[in-house]
Amino acid sequence: MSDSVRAFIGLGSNLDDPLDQVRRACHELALIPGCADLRCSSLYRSAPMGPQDQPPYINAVAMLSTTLEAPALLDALQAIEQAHHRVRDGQRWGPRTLDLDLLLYGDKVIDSARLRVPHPGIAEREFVLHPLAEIAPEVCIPGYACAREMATGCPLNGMRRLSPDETI
Ligand code: A4P
Ligand code: MG
Repeated sequence: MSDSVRAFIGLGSNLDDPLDQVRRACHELALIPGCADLRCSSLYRSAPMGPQDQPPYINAVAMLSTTLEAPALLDALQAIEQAHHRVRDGQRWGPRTLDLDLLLYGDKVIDSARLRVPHPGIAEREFVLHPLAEIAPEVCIPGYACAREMATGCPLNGMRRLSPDETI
């Protein structure tokens, strides 16, 4: 695809069959107009960051090529979240059926009212860095280092990589 940018999306779910939510979302990312070459990491089971009285999360990271500008890609991600009946009740880091975060958009740094890229927190989260390093160890996180190096320095905090046919 010409003039395309490589973008990385963080997927997370801990409500209403999280494994299915994340697996379906990976397929739906491939259908976004202007996007191609989707690749999804393994799925990972992680302890909740934030309030502890919520179920564990299923997380993954997807990589795609896109001709969409970053705000248009965020629109598409939010439309998929809505299709998964995402409810925003205002609780910070509360449970959700599906969260899609734009982690990286090429090597761009974006700091607008609606969109911050690299995603804030990318550098500390095991459920982002390890799946990211699995599919793109060489990718650079602007302002930090490459994914492999960042993941090496990030404890797993009990996170477990699931096998492809695993159910929980
Ligand atoms: N926004 C700004 N930059 C971005 C970006 N790069 N990608 C804005 C996506 N959105 C971005 O997001 C709030 C607003 O952030 C959006 O309207 C968008 O304009 P949201 O999805 O409505 O709310 P949120 O996800 O609850 O907020 P926040 O603070 O982004 O939470 P996080 O960082 O997504 O963390 N524990 C585990 N184990 N695994 C998880 O995946 N996720 C969270 C949520 C908490 N604990 C977790 C996990
Ligand atoms: Mg989010």
